[in-house]
Amino acid sequence: MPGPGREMRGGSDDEEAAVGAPVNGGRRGGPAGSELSVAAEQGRLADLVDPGSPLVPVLTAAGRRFLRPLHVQVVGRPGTGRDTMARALRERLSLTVIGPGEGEQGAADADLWLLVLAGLLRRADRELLASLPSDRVLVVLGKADTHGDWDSAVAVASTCATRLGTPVYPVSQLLACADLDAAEFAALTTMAAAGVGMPSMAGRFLIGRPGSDERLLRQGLLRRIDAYGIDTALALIESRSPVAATAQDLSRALRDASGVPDLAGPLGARVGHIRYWREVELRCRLEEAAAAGLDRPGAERLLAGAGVAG
Ligand SMILES: Nc1nc2c(ncn2[C@@H]2O[C@H](COP(=O)(O)OP(=O)(O)OP(=O)(O)O)[C@@H](O)[C@H]2O)c(=O)[nH]1
Ligand SMILES: [Mg+2]
Repeated sequence: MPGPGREMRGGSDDEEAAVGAPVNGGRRGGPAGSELSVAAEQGRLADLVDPGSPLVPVLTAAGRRFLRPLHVQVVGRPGTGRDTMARALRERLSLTVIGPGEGEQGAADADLWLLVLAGLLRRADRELLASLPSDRVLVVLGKADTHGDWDSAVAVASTCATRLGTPVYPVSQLLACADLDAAEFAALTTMAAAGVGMPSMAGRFLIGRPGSDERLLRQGLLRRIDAYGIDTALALIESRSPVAATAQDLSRALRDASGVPDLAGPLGARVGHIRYWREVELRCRLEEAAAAGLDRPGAERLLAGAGVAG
């Protein structure tokens, strides 16, 4: 029977806030550090030109776009758990997420792509990865809880990483969304007290008459935290761990063990690249404005990095 197999951690709130913040976040030193991007980060792009310049509305709109929250697009083969992943990123890391099938405009807003793998690496996974900007993609092995124990998921992720030539982070997006209610917690507590473990065949967990409260509750538990989540929860309650004292505590422990909070670091490490590409976009808007004859000298001065208008 698989055990919890994973250290329970808390206190990920600070990291979560850092990733959810706008990309400027007060940080410096990425690939883009020009006067233009510094002014954009400080929200004073329009101050760089004469107040009467026709570039003011262009710079105001471009500046607003530069400061928009970080947008992550979740991609992967159908059924890999993309929608659940999108929810986990929203709920755990406060990110603005473009889920699967959220349209062309959504895709145009993406700053970073999160590729969800599941099970064995397929040709479609490689093709998808090859189609994404390599400096702004993060690859995860989703449904890591389905590998029996966490170490096995880590091993699979490591094999995928070697084959793809990029790090692959094991995550359980389902556990990242764990939100047990009082009835579920009470049922788990009763099972733990009776020494009832999670059977190796998940179907055997479904005891009780079809349609009975007991069976519905067990079906709900499987759907909401699956076998590994149930097993982990029972082990924590049985060991009288303080992280499993209440339904809220236990849900938090499962979420913390999901691997999703651990993505904050790798996501944060890509902020410099995101800022760089946002400056590229800003420069495009200025080049278009110059080409359209809107205060061409002003636009060219900004593009050349001449700084604040005199
Ligand atoms: N055990 C486990 N199941 C998961 C996990 N993430 C998603 N699932 C389940 O996998 C199924 C598909 O999840 P979705 O999030 O809808 O995946 P999707 O890629 O959007 O799927 P489609 O829209 O059907 O292509 C659902 O039954 C989820 O509950 C996970 O981390 N662990
Ligand atoms: Mg879906």
